Amino acid sequence: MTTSIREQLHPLLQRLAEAIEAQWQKHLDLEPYFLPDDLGYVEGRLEGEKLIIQNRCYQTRAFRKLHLELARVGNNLDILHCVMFPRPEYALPMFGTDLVGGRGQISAAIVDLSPVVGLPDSYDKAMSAAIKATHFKQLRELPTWGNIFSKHCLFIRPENAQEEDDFLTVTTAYLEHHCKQAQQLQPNPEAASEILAGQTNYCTQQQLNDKTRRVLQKAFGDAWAERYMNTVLFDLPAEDATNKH
Ligand code: BLA
Repeated sequence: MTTSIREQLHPLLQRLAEAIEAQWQKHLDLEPYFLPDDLGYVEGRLEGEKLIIQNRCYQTRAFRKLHLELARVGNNLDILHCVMFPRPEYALPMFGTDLVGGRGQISAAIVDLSPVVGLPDSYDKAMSAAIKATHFKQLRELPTWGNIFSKHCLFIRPENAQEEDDFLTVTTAYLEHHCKQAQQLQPNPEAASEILAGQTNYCTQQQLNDKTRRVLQKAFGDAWAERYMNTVLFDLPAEDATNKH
């Protein structure tokens, strides 16, 4: 039996999940996207604690996969993960966000629109504007694999309710700009191989995140973690060509 974990998660994760889905519903024409049967809802055990993962996926004209994941380990680790994968004919950055926390405190809040073939001007402007009025006390340092992120990447440990609100505001602004751009953009098949190479680099780097890998390995074992990281979290477009709806 599956249980919804959403209501049990840290309130900021619930609010961000709602904001993401609201932006998607408002600006995009969502169609279903099917994950492998056994990977939509998953339960495992991490050092005796239950790990539950709930995935929600869509596709649209410009995006081959929109992925929103909520996960909970026992009562003390809550995770929200979201990545929007553009189709290779669309020269769009990668939207990604990760919120990790528990026991009332968020330890990592990160959001970015990461360039795959350069960041268009409108993104520079919109992201600078969104982040301008904010001030976060604890900026966190990116790991070395994080060289994929743009200069507007926001990576913080929010200190209080105001900073949590500000993170949500910035994330929503990044996402809204991205959805609007995506709706207007025409495909460019000639650029597809270059875009694909950029997306492949993004996914390859994200797969180097040992913190994510370790959580999955402890609960499900090495092979499962590997499969999950490269078929669900950061799959490469070519492997996905058979997704039908
Ligand atoms: C960090 N990610 C983390 C951490 C954990 C996870 C436990 C450490 C928290 C901390 O340092 O405070 C775990 N994240 C997960 C798990 C999943 C997940 C298990 O998404 C999914 C099942 N990660 C992303 C995306 C980005 C990202 C899309 O999935 C960015 C757009 C970034 N997560 C990210 C970064 C760190 C992190 C940069 C810090 C890594 C470090 O400090 O080494």
